[in-house]
Amino acid sequence: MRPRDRLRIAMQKSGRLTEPALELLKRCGLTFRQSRDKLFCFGEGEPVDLLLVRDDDIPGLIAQGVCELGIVGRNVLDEFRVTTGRDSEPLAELRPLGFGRCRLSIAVPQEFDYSEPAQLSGRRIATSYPGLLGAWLREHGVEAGVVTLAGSVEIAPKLGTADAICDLVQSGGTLVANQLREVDVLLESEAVLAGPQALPADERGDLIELLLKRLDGVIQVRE
Ligand code: PRT
Ligand code: ZN
Repeated sequence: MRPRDRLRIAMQKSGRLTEPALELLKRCGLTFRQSRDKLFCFGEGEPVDLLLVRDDDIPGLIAQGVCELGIVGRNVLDEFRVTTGRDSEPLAELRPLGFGRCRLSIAVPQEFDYSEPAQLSGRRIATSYPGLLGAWLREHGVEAGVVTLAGSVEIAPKLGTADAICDLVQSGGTLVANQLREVDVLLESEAVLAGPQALPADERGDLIELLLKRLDGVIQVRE
């Protein structure tokens, strides 16, 4: 197959990262013609197109070579790398982007007198991040049950399906509303530019280099 001569960037179709990601790309000088189905946006100036997808699909699309770059939460990127064992493969965090900040944390019911990870031994922890949680538990030598849920993780302790949770926290409001308390942080997250560790040896590599340069300029101005 002939290598594509246009670059593809995957980003979230609709969610917390959508607006800031589009804004950032605009400030990097990229403009797009919105296609009708809004899954694929054709780049008007530079030969750079957009793929609008669920954030969870972004690391896989890069790993499969469907697109070269992606804007995604570090939490999603690292979960993919841990669960697929792709740590050593060419899917890297190229730049932190400074928005979508949150943390992946352990939270327990208010009445749980938590002081260290060992207290989670033999307990059930609900999460949407079984890979990152599993790695953290192993690192601390804790054997706990991991209950994987796609969403509404914070309700699990109240329902009696888990003793603790491991979920994203930003303001902490969701935890308070569910009588939970943040006790340990596994990962500090923000949106990142994900892509290949080694640039493709064709026009796309030159384009990525150009984009990174512009991105660094934009980020520097913002800081
Ligand atoms: O449809 P798609 O799968 O693309 O979207 P999504 O629903 O999976 O993702 P979305 O839009 O909710 O979040 C996208 C990314 O934003 C996440 O992967 C994080 O990197 C980042 N981010 C930043 C957050 C939050 N802040 C956040 N607060 N993602 C989720 N939350 C949720 C959290 O799960 C919890 O339910 O908000 C609640 C906690 O917020 P506080 O402020 O009450 O603490
Ligand atoms: Zn998602």
